[in-house]
Amino acid sequence: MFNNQLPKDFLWGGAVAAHQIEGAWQSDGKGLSIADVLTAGSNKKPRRITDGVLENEYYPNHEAIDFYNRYPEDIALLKELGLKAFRTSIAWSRIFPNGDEKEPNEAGLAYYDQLFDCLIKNNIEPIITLSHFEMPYHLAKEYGGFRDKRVIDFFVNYAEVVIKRYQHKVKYWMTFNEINNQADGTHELHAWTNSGILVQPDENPEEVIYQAGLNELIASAKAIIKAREINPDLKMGCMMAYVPVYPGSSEPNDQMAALKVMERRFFYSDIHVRGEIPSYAIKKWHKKGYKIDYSQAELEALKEGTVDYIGFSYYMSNAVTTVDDRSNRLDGYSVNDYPNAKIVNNPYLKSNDWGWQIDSIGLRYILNVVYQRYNKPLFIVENGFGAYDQVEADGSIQDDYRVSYLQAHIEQMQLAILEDGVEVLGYTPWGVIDIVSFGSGEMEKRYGFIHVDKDNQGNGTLRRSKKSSFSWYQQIIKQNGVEAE
Ligand code: P53
Repeated sequence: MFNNQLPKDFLWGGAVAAHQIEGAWQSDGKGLSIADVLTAGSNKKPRRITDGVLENEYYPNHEAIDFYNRYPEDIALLKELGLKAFRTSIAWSRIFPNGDEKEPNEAGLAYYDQLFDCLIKNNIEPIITLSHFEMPYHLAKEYGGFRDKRVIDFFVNYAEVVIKRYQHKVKYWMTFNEINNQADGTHELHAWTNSGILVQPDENPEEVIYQAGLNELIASAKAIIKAREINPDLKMGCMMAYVPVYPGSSEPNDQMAALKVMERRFFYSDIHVRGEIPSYAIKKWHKKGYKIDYSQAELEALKEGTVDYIGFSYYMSNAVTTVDDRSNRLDGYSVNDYPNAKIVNNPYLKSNDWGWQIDSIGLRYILNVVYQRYNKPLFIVENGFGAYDQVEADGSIQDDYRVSYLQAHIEQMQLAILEDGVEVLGYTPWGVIDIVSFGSGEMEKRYGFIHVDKDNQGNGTLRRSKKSSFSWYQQIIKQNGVEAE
């Protein structure tokens, strides 16, 4: 039977991030961001970080899809799609080009006024992330990112400026995008972490990431405290990457290993929501001899600046095992959360071309786990299927695979809401219009309902066209959900 009991004001939307769409990397006084020194990679080859912007390198974010200039046309398409909400971020380096200035760049502020006005005029609610992997490069290079406590103040100042300015245009805010995805950075050190640090060879990656992560959490709490002073009606959220990790077998050690791996990632929302450093972390730091620096005043800020809701991304699940008898093991890597535990492929799931394991039930599962853990409203602010799309001779794009992925995930979300009683504010699928991939820097890892004519080398007309999924999603929004089986 058709199930239309989702709340009437459910926020169906779409999501992107400034550095992945805007381009215009030097317009109107914008400073360099850490995304501007990332080269293009592929599903096999990681992106590289260069020391500043070099002559003979291609940087896909410099132009991206030129949303900065084309937003009126794009927002017209989003309106036609029927979006009620549009999640994007403010490029911090448009407001504070170096990050450590006292006064903001008025041209940057004026840009977002126009953008938000355009959305509101089209009845699309802006949902805004303050920092989405695009910190001013100067803060990363000269201060070492959030290693340095001074960066907390720079962020809080930036947050205060934009929250004050846009408080009557933007109600839903999130502080740091996927703040917890750096938790796994211990095995992959060639990338910027969320906190704008490159782990140095003489550093213990786990220790430095805990310190920088905690500094970010303090910055988030202080920004939330400020936001409430500015306007108590604002809804202040965090943003987490939730990748459920299942036990690879029923061997009890696997259950324990899964719990411990999840705990490393929950660390961030545990603090965002509960306002205190969890005992498991304190024990770990003590046992490993980590010197994590925090003051009494910072602990009090954490306590006060807790979030109103939890925004999160969901794409896939993983599995972990301690049992070494399976032939389906692919590139299992060790995790140091539990003795002999390795992340392995789940034989029950299929993957996309980037090895992300597709698991719609995992979305219902994680919605339940998180709601039971925190009892706070949730907001699915990213979900989607990255794929190489084929443009047919007649110009059409038949992306049925994207529709099946999203359909299955929406179905599971509805079960979580309607049967399990989880409170979900909205659903904003990722890359509603094609954008530069964060992970690989490819343009051709596409998520959109709207195609953008541009390839991995940067060639193309940037022309926008609708994929077949466009009318499908339009219909979903119209009828407020998918028809249940
Ligand atoms: P791309 C890894 C796992 C889950 C989410 O990712 C992730 C990542 C990082 O690659 O990032 C989020 O573009 C992120 C977006 C990103 C999106 O997922 O690698 O918030 O900026 O584009 C999809 O396919």
